[in-house]
Amino acid sequence: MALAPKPLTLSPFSSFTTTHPFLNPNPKPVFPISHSHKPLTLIICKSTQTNSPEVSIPEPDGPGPSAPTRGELFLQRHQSSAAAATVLAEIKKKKKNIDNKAVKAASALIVPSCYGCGAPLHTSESDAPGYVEPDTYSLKKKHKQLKTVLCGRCKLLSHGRMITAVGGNGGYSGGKQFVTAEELRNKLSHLRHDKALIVKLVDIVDFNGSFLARIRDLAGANPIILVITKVDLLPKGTDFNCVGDWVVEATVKKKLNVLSVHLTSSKSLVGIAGVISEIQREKKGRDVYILGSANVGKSAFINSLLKMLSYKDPVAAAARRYKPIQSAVPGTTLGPIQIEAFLSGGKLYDTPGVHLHHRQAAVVNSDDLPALAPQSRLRGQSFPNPNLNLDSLFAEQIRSNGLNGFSIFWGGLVRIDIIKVLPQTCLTFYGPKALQLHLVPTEKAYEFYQKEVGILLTPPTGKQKADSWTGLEATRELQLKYHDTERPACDVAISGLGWISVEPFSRSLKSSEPSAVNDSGEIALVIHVPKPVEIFVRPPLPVGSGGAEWYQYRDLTEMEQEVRPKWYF
Ligand SMILES: Nc1nc2c(ncn2[C@@H]2O[C@H](COP(=O)(O)OP(=O)(O)OP(=O)(O)O)[C@@H](O)[C@H]2O)c(=O)[nH]1
Ligand SMILES: [Mg+2]
Repeated sequence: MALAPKPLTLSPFSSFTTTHPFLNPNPKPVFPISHSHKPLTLIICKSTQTNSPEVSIPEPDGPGPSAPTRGELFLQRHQSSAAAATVLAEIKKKKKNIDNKAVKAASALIVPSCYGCGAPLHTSESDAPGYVEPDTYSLKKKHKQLKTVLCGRCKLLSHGRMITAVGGNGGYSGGKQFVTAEELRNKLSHLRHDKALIVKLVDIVDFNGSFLARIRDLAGANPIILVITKVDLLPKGTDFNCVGDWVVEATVKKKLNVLSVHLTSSKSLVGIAGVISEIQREKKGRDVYILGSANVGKSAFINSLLKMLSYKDPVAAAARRYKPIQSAVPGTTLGPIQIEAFLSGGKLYDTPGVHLHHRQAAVVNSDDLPALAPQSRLRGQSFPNPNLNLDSLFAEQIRSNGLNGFSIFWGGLVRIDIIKVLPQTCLTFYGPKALQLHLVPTEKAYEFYQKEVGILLTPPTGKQKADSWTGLEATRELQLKYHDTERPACDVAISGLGWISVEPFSRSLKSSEPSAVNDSGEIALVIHVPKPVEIFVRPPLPVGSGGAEWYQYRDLTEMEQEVRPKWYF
């Protein structure tokens, strides 16, 4: 059946009022809310810098004494459009012939693009994106079938090869540089002047790093639907209601005005039907643009959208023959790809990802990019951990004094020095499994890194890449205040990688130390990362089965309830 709304994975306590077969708006949490009056955790981040400049939204004309009234404005507009209509009618006849010629000339100038990645087709440089064998090109051109051509790079990508084509600022090191991140951004610059419906995608594993804070610069005044991707990767037992509320809170805090929030997975198709029905409701004849930073899953989302749509819509079914290529390397889509997806009219556009200089992907060699992408459901790795194979001296030290005085390496990309924690403080790492975690005493950490980077601590992988690696040059000191030992104090998110949940007093470690603990205190950490990589301290993302137990819904005023976007999955 078309767009069959699978029963959504709601809590058994669910009491939603469903306004649409695909949508389950949840203005209120579905289980009793604990309105704890404990003060919120205050987080002080001493030296984290925010690189994202403020979004500049043009101010409306002020209502000063000389400002025209609404009625005057309407009259002016009306009079000018009437005058314009008269003039236009006169020149229309003359212009018609000229216009036809211009359209023909313009379409001759439009370079056909690869349907997989949007790169302009050419026959000159065989390892550049968009390359097609000259014979194939001539044949397809002769038969007017250039729209059905897949370039050489896309063919390799679709067979699992990992080739990125983006270099420079925000792009990647070590790859052949064909396109710059700036060029890709420019390809989207016309959007703010068009009438469009924007679907903005954010990767849940890298929520802060992939959020694309300057989306208003690209979207202009166009309405935005926020789609959170890859929720299938969240740890087992995660309550999507808590995650939905957390995402809405974060979005409101970022002052981004969106129509609604959808938690989705292009893999399991969770939430896709809900986005389709919202797009169809809000489209109103406009084109639909899928925007987001590189590798958040835009092309995969379009493929799943077409799949769901195709049950009912023959136009979408036909579009599935020539769908955009998706791949694990950021920099797959290189130009806007127009797709006829709706029987009701309006086009769907896949767009090149925006490459952000502050994500880990921007500093690693292009060969190491796949290591940054989680392949399966995340499973937090906690420290301290009784299963760790530790030197007995270290094990004893941790038993009595916790992680104080130790450093943890996350692959070769992050080092965390633990300066001050409780004996029961627990750090849980969520990120790609390809990056191994190593615990060493802080006094030996520098030496250990110098010796093992590229070998035990990867990426960077291999001696050669390690030699040209600039290292963990940026250091951030974090002082994290907590006022409640019943829940994590915060997450420390590493842009483009994952996050570390900081639990001041771990339940699993409680029994080892029965001594009384103050409800409030401070945790001190020092984080080392490559220079441009951003660190975000944020409220803890409620994941796993424990998330629903400690997550607190905020008390909302009636006004807030009304204007706050709803979440769906
Ligand atoms: N587990 C999981 N993986 C996903 C999901 N969506 C996308 N991916 C994976 O994420 C990677 C990137 O997907 P793409 O669709 O190519 O991402 P994109 O945003 O189009 O990337 P660019 O074109 O480079 O900007 C691929 O390996 C996808 O298989 C999802 O919902 N779940
Ligand atoms: Mg893409």
